[in-house]
Amino acid sequence: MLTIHHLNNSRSQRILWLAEELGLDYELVKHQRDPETLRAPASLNAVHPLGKAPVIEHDGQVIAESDAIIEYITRKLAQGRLSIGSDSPDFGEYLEWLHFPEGSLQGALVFDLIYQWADAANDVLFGFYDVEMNRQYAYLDGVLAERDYLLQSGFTAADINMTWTLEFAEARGRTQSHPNLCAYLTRMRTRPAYQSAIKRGGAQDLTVLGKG
Ligand SMILES: N[C@@H](CCC(=O)N[C@@H](CS)C(=O)NCC(=O)O)C(=O)O
Repeated sequence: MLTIHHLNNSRSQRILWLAEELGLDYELVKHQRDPETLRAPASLNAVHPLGKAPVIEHDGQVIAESDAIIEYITRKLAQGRLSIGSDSPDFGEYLEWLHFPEGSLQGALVFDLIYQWADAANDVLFGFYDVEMNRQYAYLDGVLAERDYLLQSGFTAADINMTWTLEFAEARGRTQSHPNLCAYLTRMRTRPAYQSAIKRGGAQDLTVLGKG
């Protein structure tokens, strides 16, 4: 049996959504962020030393990291559904999109959040990462002007990984001037499995991670 550990308002929403898209049977364990610090509770540390979400348990293994969990679930528990195999011409592009959110987008978003919490004011620092972020979202917006999903061939788990990051980016005011990112988010949120994941995991409110 697959166990998904879910922290409210967090990346583990991705894994619930993936499991719902794939129609998997899973046990859900819910953890609540501290409302003041927004940090994960000790119950997540008891599952994995990093104390982060998402984390899954399966066949006696405990696996952290969204990208790794997505690879594990699609390949081991779903016969490759919603992923792209190494024999496909789209394999490289799939890997690139799957890893782009955590590999490139998330770091800057979290940095931007902490920068705000710290009331920091450093033109060099801000100038550096703000330019990078604007370039990343403009690039994505351009790609999604041409297609409905990250891959031309259709919806994959890479879209699931990307959506949560774009929801965070939306809360940080980074998507609103990019019409194709807004349309993409609407398209993703109307998927029945996205809705089922919200129903099962609880409503998501990322405004706590927003500007203000
Ligand atoms: N790269 C990791 C990041 C995991 C991560 O930072 N998760 C956040 C939730 S979105 C978390 O658990 N935060 C609570 C804390 O740091 O106390 C992944 O994609 O799984």
